[in-house]
Amino acid sequence: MVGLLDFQGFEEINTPAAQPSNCIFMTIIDGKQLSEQIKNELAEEVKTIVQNGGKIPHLAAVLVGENPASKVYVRNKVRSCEQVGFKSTLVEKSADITEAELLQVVHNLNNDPDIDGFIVQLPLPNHINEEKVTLAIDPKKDVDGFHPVNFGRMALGMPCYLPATPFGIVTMLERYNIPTAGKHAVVIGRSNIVGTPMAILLSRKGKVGDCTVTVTHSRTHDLPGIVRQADIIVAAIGRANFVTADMVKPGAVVIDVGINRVEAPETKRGYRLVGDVDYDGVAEKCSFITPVPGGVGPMTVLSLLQNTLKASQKAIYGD
Ligand code: BQF
Repeated sequence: MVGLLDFQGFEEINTPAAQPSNCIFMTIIDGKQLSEQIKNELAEEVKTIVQNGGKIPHLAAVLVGENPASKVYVRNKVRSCEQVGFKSTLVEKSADITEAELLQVVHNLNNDPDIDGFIVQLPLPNHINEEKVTLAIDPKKDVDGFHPVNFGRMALGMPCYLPATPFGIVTMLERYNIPTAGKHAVVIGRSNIVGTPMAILLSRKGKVGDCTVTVTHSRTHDLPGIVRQADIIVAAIGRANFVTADMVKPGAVVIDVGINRVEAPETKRGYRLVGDVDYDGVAEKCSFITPVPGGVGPMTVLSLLQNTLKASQKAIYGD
């Protein structure tokens, strides 16, 4: 005889998760708005610190050369510091700085007691070894979370500075109450700063975690077939409109990390920004989607501020 409990167990195992075939409740994850909201929370924390006579968090950014995108990104970071009441210092160096000179700049920031954390904006000119520069940053001040010590601590689930983009994505999933446990997440792209850490974080135990993760990349066979199996898609390949509607399972959560410039002669700048996802085609098929611009990008900058606050509070490494 089959008991009621047995039957319920059977049902639970064999019934697929509710998944409407054409999802009409699509939510745009508004990274711009969410980042502003959390920045207001940060500004309140800074006020309290100031009232209590504490040290104002201080971020430094090193910008080498004239890469136009890098200039925009660094400007965003400095402006965001001002918004929340942090101090910021911009260290600008010409593209012909030697590697030794740049290592000296890093050394000085490591030893400057007023600087809580700093970043060296990537990419660097070809004659400078990015790995060498990253290794020279004191892990205690590595608010980008790129140093192997922070990467290792992240992978082990220890306190660390999370890399800014994965941190921002985790915050989005958390604040929008998007369930991740048991879901199949497919990460497209395996970079050290986005794809690889994102895959690790999603697979780990925890609130935003407990996913089954597949990492796909340029050498993956039948990538569309794998992406079609995803409950959560993280697109971080750097190719405009790469993820098309035919690769998306109805009801999937779509996180678009791409920031690609495509020519648009009708605009003032002559280009517009598009993600790695064909937004117009995909949006009507999924349950959640991040736009570009105004999705993951602003959350990345916010995460850097959150790491800088942790640095000033000695929250990760103590005194
Ligand atoms: C938006 C970055 C690739 C390589 C190095 C807001 C940013 C971008 C977009 C921003 C990024 C991307 C940054 C938007 C910082 C994110 O409204 O959509 C903010 O400033 N970012 C970076 O510092 O280095 C990168 C992407």
